[in-house]
Amino acid sequence: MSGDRYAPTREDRFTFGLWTVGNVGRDPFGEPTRPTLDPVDTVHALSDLGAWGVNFHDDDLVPRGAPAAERDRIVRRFREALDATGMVVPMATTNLFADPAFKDGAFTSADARVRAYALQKTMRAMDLGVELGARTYVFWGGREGSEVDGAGKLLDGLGWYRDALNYLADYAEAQGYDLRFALEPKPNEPRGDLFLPTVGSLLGFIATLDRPERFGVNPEFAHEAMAGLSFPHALAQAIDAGKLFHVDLNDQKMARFDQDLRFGAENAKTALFTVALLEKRYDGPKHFDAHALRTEDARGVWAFAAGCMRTYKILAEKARRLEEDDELRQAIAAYRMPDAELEGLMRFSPENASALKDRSLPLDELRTRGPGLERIDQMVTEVLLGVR
Ligand code: DIG
Ligand code: MN
Ligand code: MN
Repeated sequence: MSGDRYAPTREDRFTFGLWTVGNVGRDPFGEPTRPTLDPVDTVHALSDLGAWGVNFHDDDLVPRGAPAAERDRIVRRFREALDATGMVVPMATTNLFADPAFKDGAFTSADARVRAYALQKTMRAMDLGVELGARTYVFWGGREGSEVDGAGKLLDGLGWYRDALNYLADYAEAQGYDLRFALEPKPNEPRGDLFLPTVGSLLGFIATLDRPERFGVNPEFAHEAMAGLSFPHALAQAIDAGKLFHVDLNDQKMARFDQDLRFGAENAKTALFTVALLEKRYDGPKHFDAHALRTEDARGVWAFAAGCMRTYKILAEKARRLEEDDELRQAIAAYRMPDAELEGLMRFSPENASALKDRSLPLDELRTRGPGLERIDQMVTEVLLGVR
């Protein structure tokens, strides 16, 4: 639609994984409902929709075990499609969750041979990602977890995880790869419990790595929601830590399996605050790690992809409205109560501490003052509903 202000452009930096629009609709209780997509067709279709880039797991592009000549042919065809469309590959990752060898973990397997296979597979996948231009490398530990905690992996698992990430950061350093690693949390599924389940867990873990500067997080909307947590709060902590290296956008109903719904499909207000934060403090790819409902045919898949991007742009406009709404800005200003003199005392010095300890404060007023949050939230809701 020409002149459609919600139409995606390359400047929006929207990306999709090959596995997202290529999701064939298989689930634990049902067979595929859609045919597999040729990665080259996916590149062209996403380009036509206005996406900026495409991501992949190694196996999404080059079938596991493909001979070198076949690998090279596939990569050449894929690169030709990228060149023909101007699409880029900002992120790559490894599938460390489908091969049955990883059934009890990849980096955290209790079998050293499996951990060695996971490192081998990941180094090869990093080579492929860098070859196609990736600057961010995601680790989602889909099998790094447990159902049987009595097997003694609770501490060893973290140690093996750390060893693997340190090894791969050293590999990137030795290869001269300009790669940043984005760790992606998820609380459970497919394992009963996944190690390092949330953004907060990963931020703490990154601090224990040898090269923490190479590591950040790739928060996913559905995964924090599955843990009953606020995605905007998780994003804010990642931004505050300077560790928002990538983001997986989608949607999710509370207390359910990982639904990877179309962005904005379920929680519009949470998605609004997500977009408001990203528009203000993030300039990386906006990756929709989501897929069309199993019910959908090819037409539904591309409607899903277009919907993710369109909803993001609508919410970006709503986020700008929040900044421009004078009544709302005044209500937020009134909500904040600065006090230069007290804030001076809250900058530590022995003198300030002594003065603050002796200072009398208007406690009765502090206990009874209404901050006006209902009014603020109503105005935000009305912007979202399109009546302000
Ligand atoms: C699932 O949310 C995970 C895998 O799809 C992939 O490893 C990662 C990359 O976005 N997200
Ligand atoms: Mn997910
Ligand atoms: Mn994801």
